[in-house]
Amino acid sequence: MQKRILTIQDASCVGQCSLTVALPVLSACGVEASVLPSALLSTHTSGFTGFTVLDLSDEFPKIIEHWKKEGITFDGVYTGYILEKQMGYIDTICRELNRGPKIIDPVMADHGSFYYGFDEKFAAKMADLCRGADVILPNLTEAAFLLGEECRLSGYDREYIEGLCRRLKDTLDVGCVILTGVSFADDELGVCVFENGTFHYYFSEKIARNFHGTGDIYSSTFVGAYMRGKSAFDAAKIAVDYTVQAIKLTVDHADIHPYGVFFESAVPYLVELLNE
Ligand code: PXL
Repeated sequence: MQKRILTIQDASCVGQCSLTVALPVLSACGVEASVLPSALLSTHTSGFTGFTVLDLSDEFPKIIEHWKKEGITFDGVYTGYILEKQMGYIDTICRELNRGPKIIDPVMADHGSFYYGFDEKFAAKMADLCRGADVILPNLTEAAFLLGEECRLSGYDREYIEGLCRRLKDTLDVGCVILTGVSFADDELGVCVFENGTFHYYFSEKIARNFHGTGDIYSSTFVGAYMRGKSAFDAAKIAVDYTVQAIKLTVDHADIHPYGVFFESAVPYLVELLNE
């Protein structure tokens, strides 16, 4: 039967990230997506100035109470961009309303720095939220920040990557680590999946340009494929292939479309990957 996941992240009205990515991608994967919007922003915070932000934390306890009264439960919970004061409520949801995996994308940083509004204190709280999760999906920067370490973005080897995954698994007691943004050669970029004591890698070509929102496309695709019954490694591979395809469709238009990628045009390819 079709699964229902609850995703908790912001609604950025314009910018192709967070909920405007998660909803269509989860639907394309054949997964029902319920939402708990963490904040309402006019745009995302990377590359735009003067954006508006409405913190929706005050709605959380009211919404949770109503769901409890209605007996609503979920087959999984997937969190993305959230605010610190929402973490207690998210714990409650995971304990009381979730019947499936707890999947955390610790959205807070990339390319060696925190996003606007996030800092080391938030990273320590995010580490607490990750504790006991079934799956976490940090990029290299977030992985280091979760552990309170300096991050290394290049010149590392397998030993560093595998040590990072082990430290995350052991300190945060998580089931599976999907580490994104891993690259051992100039022309490749991919993921390391650490599960049941084993490391699996999957790489694709590296496209020499950064696009916003690709982390959200990656995580939403992973969650959709995983909830469809794919193994963590198969879901991680599908998410790489789909994200790369979306980037390829955008790369020639990046100057006139600076804020996200054309993942919508690549949906037929995602459906093909899921059916393979
Ligand atoms: O893609 C991560 C993300 C999500 N939501 C908002 C953001 C960002 C990254 O900057 O600003 C509002």
